[in-house]
This record gives sequence, C-alpha cells and structure tokens, in this order.
Amino acid sequence: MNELLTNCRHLFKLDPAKDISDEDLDAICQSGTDAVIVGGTDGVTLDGVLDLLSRIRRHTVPCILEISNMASITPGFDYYLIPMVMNSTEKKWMMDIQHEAIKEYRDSMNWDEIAVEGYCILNEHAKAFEQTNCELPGDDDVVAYAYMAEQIFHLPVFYMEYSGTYGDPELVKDVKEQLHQTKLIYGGGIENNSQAREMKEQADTIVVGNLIYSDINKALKTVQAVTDMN
Ligand code: 1GP
Repeated sequence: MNELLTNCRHLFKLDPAKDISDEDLDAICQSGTDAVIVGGTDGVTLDGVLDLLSRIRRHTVPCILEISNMASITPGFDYYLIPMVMNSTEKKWMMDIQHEAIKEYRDSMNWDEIAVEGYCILNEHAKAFEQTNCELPGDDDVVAYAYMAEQIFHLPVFYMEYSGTYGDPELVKDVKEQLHQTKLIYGGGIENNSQAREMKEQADTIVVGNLIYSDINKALKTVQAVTDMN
C-alpha cells in the first residue's frame, strides 16, 4: 500500500449506492488513474460493494475499499483504507468503530494492504459531516489536525474531505507544509481540469467522485490533467 500511496497522483471514488453503466465504469478503469476507490456514506451495502468490485475486477487498475461500515467489509480488494474522523465530536468515529473492526477482523488483516486515514471533513453540508457529528474546524485547527496525524498518530494519510464542494487551495497548501511523511489526499468538488491541477499543486493526491456521475467526460480528463504535471 505504501508504494501505491507514494506514487499516487489521481484517484477516482465510486459510490456503491449510485448506478454507473458498464461503459462509464470501463472508461474509469482504463483512464490511467492510479487506483479506483469504492466508498460512500449513505446506502453502502455489501451487495453494492460486491457489484462494483466484480465489475472493476475485469480491469487491471488497483481497487481500494474505503471502509464505510462493518456490514460492507469484504475480501477481494487490493487495498483497504480505514478512515478515522479527526474532527468528529464523537469518539465513536475516531476510535470505537475501528476498535470493533479490529476485534472482529484482526486475524485476517494484512497490514501491507491497509492504510489508516486521518480524515478531516470540511464541508458542513456533506452527508459524512452530519453522519459523524463533525465540528467545522478553523484553518488553524485543520493544520493542527494534520500535524497530529503525522507526529502523534503516525498515519500514512491525511485526507482533506470537502465532498460535494470545492475547497480552499491556500489551506491545502498550509496543510501540506506540515506534512513530511504523511501523504495528503484532497477530495471535493473537482469539476474541471484547472481545479484538478490547482489542488494537485498542493496535495499529493486528488480524488474525483461526483463528477464521474455528473459529467463522465470531464471526469476522465482530470486524469491527464494531473498526470501531465511534474
Ligand atoms: C468524496 O473526496 C471525494 O469522498 C470526492 O469528492 O465527490 O465532491 O468529487 P467529490
């Protein structure tokens, strides 16, 4: 997993609760993206996850499950991301769910395939923000969370999650300056190549989600837009 994270510039995130045609899914998998994440907030079921997994598996692109709930955990993915929501007001989302998962799955966990993400949810209208009872952090708070992710928790990933809205590139830059080992993933509201590039200039990796469903052609173009960058 570390090797993937080190070289990863672009990710697509597919939501198991949303429909996607075979044609669009094939285009996503063949786009040259570094990997495809399966993950969402509402309506994530094992059936939905398995359906996407089996269809992505027709291709060679690495396939990552971002774990949303215990019921939809399944073997068969190349890699697994475990979010810890740092700006949740409830310990449940930072510690307790993960604790439950470790108790249940510890014997079958291969840590070469797993990375824990320090998640910071920055769009107060996002479903995940509401579901995990987040508090909107100020800029200094976000920078401090990133610092904690690296220096206290030694997490491989800090994820600035603006899901559904475009974030603040200056803040992404400030966060990136805190991080030396921990990789910075940016996701949220990327709708065109210039936004993809603007965020990729700051973050190590960008994630494109909703655009897959609203404008597949624009979504596909974001891959080239960031892989052309030095
Ligand atoms: C969602 O960060 C990803 O988890 C991508 O966000 O869906 O807004 O592109 P969008």
